Amino acid sequence: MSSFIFPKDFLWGGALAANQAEGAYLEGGKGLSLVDLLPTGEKRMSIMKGNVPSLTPLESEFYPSHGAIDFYHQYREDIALFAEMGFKALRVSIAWARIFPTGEDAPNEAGLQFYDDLFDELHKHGIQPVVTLAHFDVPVDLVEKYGGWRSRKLVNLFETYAKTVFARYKDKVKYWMTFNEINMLLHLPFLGAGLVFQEGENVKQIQYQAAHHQLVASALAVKAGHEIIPDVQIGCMLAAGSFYPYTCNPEDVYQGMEKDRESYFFIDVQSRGEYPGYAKRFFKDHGLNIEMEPGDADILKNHTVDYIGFSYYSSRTTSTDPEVVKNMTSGNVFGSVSNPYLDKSDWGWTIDPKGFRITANQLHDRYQKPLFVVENGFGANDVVTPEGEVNDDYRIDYLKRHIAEMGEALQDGVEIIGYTSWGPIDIVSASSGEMKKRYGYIYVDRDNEGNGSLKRIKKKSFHWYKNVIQSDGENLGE
Ligand code: BGP
Repeated sequence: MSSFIFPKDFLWGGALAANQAEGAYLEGGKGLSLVDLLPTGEKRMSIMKGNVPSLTPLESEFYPSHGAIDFYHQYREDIALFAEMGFKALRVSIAWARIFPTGEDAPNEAGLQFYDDLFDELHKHGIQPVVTLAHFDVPVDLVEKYGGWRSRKLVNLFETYAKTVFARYKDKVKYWMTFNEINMLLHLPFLGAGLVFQEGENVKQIQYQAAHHQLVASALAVKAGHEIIPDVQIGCMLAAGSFYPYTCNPEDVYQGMEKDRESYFFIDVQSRGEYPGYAKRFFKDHGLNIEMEPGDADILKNHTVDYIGFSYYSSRTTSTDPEVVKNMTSGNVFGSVSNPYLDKSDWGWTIDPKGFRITANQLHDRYQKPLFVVENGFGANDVVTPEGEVNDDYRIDYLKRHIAEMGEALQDGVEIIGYTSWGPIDIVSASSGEMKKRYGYIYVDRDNEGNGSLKRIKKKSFHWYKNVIQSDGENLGE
């Protein structure tokens, strides 16, 4: 039994992304999104890093986002299952290219209607929509025409998109966030910002210019949201997970601070409203000249976020010792030195529940705003027994330990709005494109190659999470 009480209005739920769940990638007038160009395996990672061979899908390739788990057609049944678990909130993203198929021109009514129906279905079950405006899916036409977020053009196109959906759903959605894992742009620039690099280009210059465009666009979305939707809450969204220094060597400690700041930079701007001094020094030291328009500084200063959304999968570790650095692992795509005190998942992601409490405290100390845990989960290759069961005790163990540490953070005085665990139903993995990297409380019969009946099966963790929610976090199991 846990020893803490989560607030009665704590938003327990789950989180999805349009491109990893919906499928129907060209249905209902939707345009091509950049994620629709991502195959599986090694090629996927290379393209996400900006080596993009083609801006049209190749006949010979399999693209997981094209069908995903067909949430587009099956969302009513899936939401009924979420409601059975007692969800208070469901985080979803709107596919920009469903609303603006080319990224500009007139909005697509069929796309607007789809999300109207989706939000209505959620409210029918008393579930709050928590909506991400941009979850890795820039319309391909904007990549082709303007080079994605390297172009200032996208700032106003994004503002128009945000204003359109805010006006349409102002009575249905109270919680919004702008860019999913905005810091991912530095690690997977095509995925995060639709950036394609040419030979000899200054990648860092383009990345930080694109970051500036996204930061201004995010602030303009916050401005519009506050003007259009009464009592709206608009957040940023950080791929979080504190960096630990491998030793007490000040060089390691300093590098740990630097690596944290690489990510905090985005949230410093979105939450404090200005570029921090260390970023200005970084730009100077690296010869980066970020073009800003008159008025940008005021926009950033006057339209900061209401809460800090973040994903937590694991902490990371860093070292300045070349010998130590040879032993690397991962944590939500970010490289990390292997931490000898911690176990890892089958995909090499470090498992660090205490790191969740550490990260939450550090974010709350830094920003003094409410936090919203909008991703946390355990990817595993679940197996269905001959009796049709999925005994995912390993997932229950991971989630139980992380929720317990989140409860400790609450008792540390950290204000947390809610917890929407990642992938409450099996969906396509962002980093690998696999279906076998499963996060769900609900199993989906579909394999990495798109074969399967799409049948949904409640896992052991379905019943466990239902008890967690019903007991307001008290009953985490033995
Ligand atoms: C984050 C993304 C999510 C989700 C999650 C799990 O980076 O915001 O879209 O995919 O990671 O990662 P993966 O799916 O690669 O296991």
